[in-house]
Amino acid sequence: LQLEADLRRAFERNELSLAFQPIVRLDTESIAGFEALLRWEHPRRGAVSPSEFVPIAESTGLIVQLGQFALEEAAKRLSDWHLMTSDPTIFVSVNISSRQLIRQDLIADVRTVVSRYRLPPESLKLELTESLVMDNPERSAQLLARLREIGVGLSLDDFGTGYSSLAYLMRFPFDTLKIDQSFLRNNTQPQRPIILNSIVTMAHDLGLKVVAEGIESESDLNLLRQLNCEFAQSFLFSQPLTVDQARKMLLDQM
Ligand code: G
Ligand code: G
Ligand code: MN
Ligand code: NA
Repeated sequence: LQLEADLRRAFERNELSLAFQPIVRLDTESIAGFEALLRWEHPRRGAVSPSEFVPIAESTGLIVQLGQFALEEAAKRLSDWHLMTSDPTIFVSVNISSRQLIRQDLIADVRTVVSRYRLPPESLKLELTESLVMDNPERSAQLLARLREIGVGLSLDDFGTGYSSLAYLMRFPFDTLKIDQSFLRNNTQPQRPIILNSIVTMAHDLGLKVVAEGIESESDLNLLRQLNCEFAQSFLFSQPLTVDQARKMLLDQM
């Protein structure tokens, strides 16, 4: 496969980078942190989406290298931003895919970047989906417990797209729940406020913070504010940013 060969070379040719999408506090609309999103600028094809190349990386084993790159790059930027703002509570969350949990020595790699960049461990978060942890619940539970000991944050990504109950998912030590975009984009179900209310209330009762993803309307924004949902990540606030744009946004809010 040509794309596979190209991806192998992408590292050497510096074609990979991270974009950072702000995660804002719903009460003040200030930036609390960012989700790190991989970007690949292919020399001929232009931008290739991670939904296209992450699966290739997973089937070829390149996911280990890709995962290490994302972790290292995210940690480096985060430490710059902590120094720049004197605010060590700013966080960056990095997506972890299922193959990474099996193949990558995630514990060692996370320890390395936390100590290399002297990060408060809770400022680095990992995002894992429900289907990922449910693929291998025993092993996931063990790994997540060890990551928790290191002190990094653990977010349950895409919540609501699978079939597990939140009660069951609480076997895993998540501290943050990200409500999937499908609840908030192009969704006009009249029951939606009730569903969002029950998700946020249950999450809070279980001690989780909540990020609502993909809010499109002012009315949903107000609804989530009323529910005391802590954070939003949406094009309504900001698209994913380059490193320079993210730095500037942080400076502007100081
Ligand atoms: O930003 P974008 O729409 O292109 O992201 C598409 C998908 O790729 C999202 O589901 C996101 O979780 C995933 N993704 C983005 N960056 C990473 C990464 O560094 N690692 C993994 N495993 N997935 C990522
Ligand atoms: O699967 P995951 O939640 O990691 O995917 C994150 C993806 O969602 C990123 O690619 C990001 O660009 C995208 N995203 C974030 N906010 C919005 C939004 O408001 N609208 C749309 N269409 N996509 C969004
Ligand atoms: Mn995510
Ligand atoms: Na999501």
